[in-house]
Amino acid sequence: MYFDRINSTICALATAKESSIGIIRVSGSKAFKIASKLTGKTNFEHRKADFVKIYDGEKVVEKCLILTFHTPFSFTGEDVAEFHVHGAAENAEEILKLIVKNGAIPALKGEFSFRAVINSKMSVDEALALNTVITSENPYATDLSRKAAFEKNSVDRLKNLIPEWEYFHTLATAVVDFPDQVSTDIDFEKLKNLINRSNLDISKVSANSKALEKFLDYQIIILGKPNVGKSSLFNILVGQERAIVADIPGTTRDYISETFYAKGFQANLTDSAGLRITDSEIEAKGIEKSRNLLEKGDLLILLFDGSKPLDEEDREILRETRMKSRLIVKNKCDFAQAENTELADAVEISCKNGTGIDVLTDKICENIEKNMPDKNEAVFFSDWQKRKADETVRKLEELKLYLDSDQIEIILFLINEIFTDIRDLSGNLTSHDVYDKIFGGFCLGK
Ligand SMILES: Nc1nc2c(ncn2[C@@H]2O[C@H](COP(=O)(O)OP(=O)(O)O)[C@@H](O)[C@H]2O)c(=O)[nH]1
Ligand SMILES: [Mg+2]
Repeated sequence: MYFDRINSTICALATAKESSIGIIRVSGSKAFKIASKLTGKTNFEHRKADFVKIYDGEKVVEKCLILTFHTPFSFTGEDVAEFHVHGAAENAEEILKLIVKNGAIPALKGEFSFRAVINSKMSVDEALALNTVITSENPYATDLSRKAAFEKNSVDRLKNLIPEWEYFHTLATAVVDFPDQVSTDIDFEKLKNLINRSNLDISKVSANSKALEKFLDYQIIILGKPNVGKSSLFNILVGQERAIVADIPGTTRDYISETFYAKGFQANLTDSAGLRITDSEIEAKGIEKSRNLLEKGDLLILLFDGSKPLDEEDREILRETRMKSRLIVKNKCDFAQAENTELADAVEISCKNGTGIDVLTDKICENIEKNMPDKNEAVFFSDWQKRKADETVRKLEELKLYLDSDQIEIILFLINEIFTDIRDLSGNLTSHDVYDKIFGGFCLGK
């Protein structure tokens, strides 16, 4: 869809509705002509701002700044006019409509970035990283995407594979086109080696992308029997009174989540209903949810009342979470402690007087840190690439299996597919369809 519109002049509001200044971007061959029609001004200098009036017929509808960039020295590589108008609400919307009335079309998501790529102003991976710079709400992810957008770009690891796959692709095409003339003697050892390296490289980028995703959506769940102090701990860790703390066991019947921040790390912290066998139907529902939560938790904080000996329910919690990443914590250390050999290595805390909370916080951060993506490794910033990467790894495995067969047609087919995939993954997009998929996930006005 982006390609069909490449000769049109596009426009969009690039700032959010609440902003006090609205920036309207217009890009394309008619940008200055439209700006002239609106303002009466005829000469727009490169990279120069002007103070102008915008007219709707005879009526002045805005007094604003216009900033112009001449092709190819603009973000998109086309002529660009930016109107900096009052606010991004109705006023800006109406000016946008005027621009459309005078010959532009409303831009699609990511269409400015798409044009920047088509006009060789940036690579696809730079555009993707830049989109993450714009949308990221996490300092570490912002830093990581900045690096990919402004410094060394990331998927060189995959780009380096392209010539080798191209060699096999050319060979495969020749075999298909001239079966009699070209020998089918493909160097299978060399191909096997390339498959292994490709698999490793794609998997590395995929793993780092997944680490980033996980890092941005790290789930910590506080689990334990009713009344051990889960809600008290939750409140301390999120730094506000959110969960109800009560003496009556079973008060937290559902679960609530808040963001936990410490030492530059963040996670989604959930206070759950206790894992308890119960008669109450409502509480039972809460407990059911706790079990589901247990599954999605990246880190479980198992909380016990250190003043009491462990009972069967406590042991059940320990057993059920054996395979999960977990921190075992003994609360109420302000009371005399019961003998609990199973909890010998537990972190000791008191939600009442704050003992041990700093130690626990450090341990939580250490666990989040284990999942941090590597800033020096590439990541796939778009979902489409992530899915494609998994698909490509599957095809590589399949090809490896077929190498030992005499099914040359399938081998050639897979070589062609993988060659295309690796080009797409490294940002050398091979079809219009792929452009649509990648840029469709961008912000409007970018
Ligand atoms: N002495 C003492 N009491 C605590 C401590 N932590 C929580 N409590 C009390 O234990 C009771 C249950 O706490 P709550 O956080 O609601 O437990 P939950 O059912 O696991 O969410 C409340 O009366 C709390 O005030 C602690 O470290 N020491
Ligand atoms: Mg509670």
